[in-house]
Amino acid sequence: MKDIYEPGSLTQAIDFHLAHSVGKTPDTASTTDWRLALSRAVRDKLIAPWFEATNRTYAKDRKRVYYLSMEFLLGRILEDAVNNLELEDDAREALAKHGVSFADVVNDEPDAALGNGGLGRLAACFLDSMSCLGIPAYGYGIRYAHGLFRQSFDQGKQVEMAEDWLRHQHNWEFERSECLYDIGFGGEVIETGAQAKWSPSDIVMAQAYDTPVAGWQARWTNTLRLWSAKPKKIFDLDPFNRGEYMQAAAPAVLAETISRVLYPDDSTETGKALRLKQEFFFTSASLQDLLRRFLTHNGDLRALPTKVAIQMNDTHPAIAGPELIRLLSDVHGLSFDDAFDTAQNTLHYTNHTLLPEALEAWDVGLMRSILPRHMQLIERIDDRLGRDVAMSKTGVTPRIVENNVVNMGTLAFTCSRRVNGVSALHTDLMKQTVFSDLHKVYPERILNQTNGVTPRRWLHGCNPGLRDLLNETIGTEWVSDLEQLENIAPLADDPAFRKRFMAIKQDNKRRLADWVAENMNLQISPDAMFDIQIKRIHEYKRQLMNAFETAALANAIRREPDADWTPRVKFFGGKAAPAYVDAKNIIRLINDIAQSINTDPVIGDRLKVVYPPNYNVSLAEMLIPAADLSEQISTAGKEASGTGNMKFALNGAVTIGTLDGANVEICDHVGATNIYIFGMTAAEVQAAREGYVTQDYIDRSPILNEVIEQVRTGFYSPGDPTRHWPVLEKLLRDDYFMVAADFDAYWDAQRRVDGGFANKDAWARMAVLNTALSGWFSSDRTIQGYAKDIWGIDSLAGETE
Ligand code: 9GP
Repeated sequence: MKDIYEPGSLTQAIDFHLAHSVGKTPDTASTTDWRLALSRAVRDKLIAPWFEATNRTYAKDRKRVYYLSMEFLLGRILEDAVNNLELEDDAREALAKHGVSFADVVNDEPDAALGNGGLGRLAACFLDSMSCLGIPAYGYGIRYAHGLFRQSFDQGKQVEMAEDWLRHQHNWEFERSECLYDIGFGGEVIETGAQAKWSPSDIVMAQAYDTPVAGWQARWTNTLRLWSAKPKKIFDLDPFNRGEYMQAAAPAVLAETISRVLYPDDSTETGKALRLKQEFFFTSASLQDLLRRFLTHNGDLRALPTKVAIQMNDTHPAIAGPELIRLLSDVHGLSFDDAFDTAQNTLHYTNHTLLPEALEAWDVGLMRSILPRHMQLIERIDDRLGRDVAMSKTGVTPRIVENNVVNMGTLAFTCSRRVNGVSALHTDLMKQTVFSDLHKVYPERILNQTNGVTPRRWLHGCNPGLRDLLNETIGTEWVSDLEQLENIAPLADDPAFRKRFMAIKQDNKRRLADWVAENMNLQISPDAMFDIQIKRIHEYKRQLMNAFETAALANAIRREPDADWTPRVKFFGGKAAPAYVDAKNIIRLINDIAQSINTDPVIGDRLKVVYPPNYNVSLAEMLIPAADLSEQISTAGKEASGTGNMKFALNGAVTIGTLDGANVEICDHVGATNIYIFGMTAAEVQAAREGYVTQDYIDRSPILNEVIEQVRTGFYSPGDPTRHWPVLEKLLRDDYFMVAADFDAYWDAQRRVDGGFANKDAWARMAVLNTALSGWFSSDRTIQGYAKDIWGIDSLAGETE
């Protein structure tokens, strides 16, 4: 299919869509109108490659990947698409003809925040890489009407507001009103002989919305298919006619609740049933959809694994095991054993956390009431597991159903052909801890695929200055072959190159400083070190340790203001799950510390603290290229991988971090002399648990002790001296993440960083080497690993007809 516009005719396309899709003239068009027109024009360019990719996959009946994820944290789509199609200059020029700024137009787009953090953003990077590499794939998820909440601060306290990304037209998707599946809940199982049939009491419909996802230079384009819940029965006319209007609308409202909001991660007991329904809703719709597609070309469902690889992104879609078995056996007539084997050879599971509270476990009663047939099947799967366990003679006793709960990690593991962790350390710990029993029974099943990030968004898109320098120096191939960045490594010793590299960093810092001045009414100097910690607020990520170190540094400056300080601006960014009280308390403390430091004339420009509200993908795109120092300071053994750490290193920030998650591999790649590692290792953390007393560590650290005393006596909350007691109370009672134990090592490492930053040449060299040696952390490399080791799928891009 031919592109509908001549090359270079973006102007014509934008003007056409402004009139015909948006219904405006250039004189009356708002920024949003221009954005909608540009989005339409750009989307048009995706159609030909999209159809071509789909047709080629069908024609060749090729194996496809189905990536099932509760979260796709896409961020803005327009700028990314413009970048992937290399249309930036054309778009800028076309808009400029109307006196419209390209930057204003792309910044007008709300983030598609259909995710909480790393897991959802990883899914988005994977979509990009699968398209870049020409791997036929569908992303399957939920089209939440409201993504992750918007965060603001009220006197330092986090306030949550509903997010509204679909308020304007969402021009990237195609509504598929014909693509509908029934999703059942509740009811009973009717058994006739060996046959079982589930008769649900409630049914909602899942309707598809498709978004084309173009890879680099649109070499290949895949589909993100998101499901929206619709009522089976639009409207109840009887109650309406009786004047009972609320009751008449109730069924529709209830059905639509399923795709209304993204649940915050790490959250609470509340809404458990709804969460389980959401999980089943999108998993079942996706499986029905992919089976329908498979059956258009194939008759024997036992051949499913030859054409289909399903990846379960964490346990959220783990109900895929029993649901696929149900569809294959109850609906399509396979025996249980055939259905189990087929499902197991098709399914794969990625584990993203070892934190016990994030490993899903559903109450058996809840599971039985919402999914009665699945509960039966889970028990049969558990029997299969029991048989394998007995045969293995390992002496271990892993079970899926234990103490009246269904352990979804064990279920996902049992139903999968391959199970992977997301960094080398995390995968080792999976084998040693949560999955140690299962690993003994199935020693071949666990493997590692260290995470990665897409260089298109996280360097080419967000750091145009560095992009241009790289293009000029090593050509453009690095965009789709990131390890070519190594070619700039020798230039780390070239003063002229270093100067240009750091001038770009300085521009990025200036841009951020301007933004802070304009949006937060705070002046910061781009000459100071920009030290950034951005991620979800969680105790294990230890923003509290960073806050304490910030306060301690302020104390030291106050004592000796005339000493030779390395000026710093500390940035914090991130949201706490609304029900996570301890994390919200930490946010308030950080904001209070910031207030105290930023208004202290003695400290002045030596230290400033910035906590922009509503951290999201778009903010990350501005912060990361401006960072000198990347804070990756989780308790060793707790951060499965991290991906922010990779984005920072790629953009020439130096890491201060623990030997946790992918930091270990970053250290291996960039070299131990180009990273500041401190603190206990995972093994040392384990050893220190025995007899751990927080107060002992505080007593041994005068620097920490002083800060703790300040917090206790209300130094940061004058007028409300007890405000931060809950933070201290928790720390003293249960410093599970060992803030106190690692504090001094962190303080010392920060002082080494001060010295390092003061030596401009040496720092610039480290910064260049971080970029040069981070190419391995491309999500293209990760996806190639999945394709080869897990999915058994080849690239179709570039393959001749
Ligand atoms: O916490 C992990 C993070 O370390 C990892 O980088 C990311 C992607 O693999 O997943 C996060 N896990 C979750 O968000 C929930 O399990």
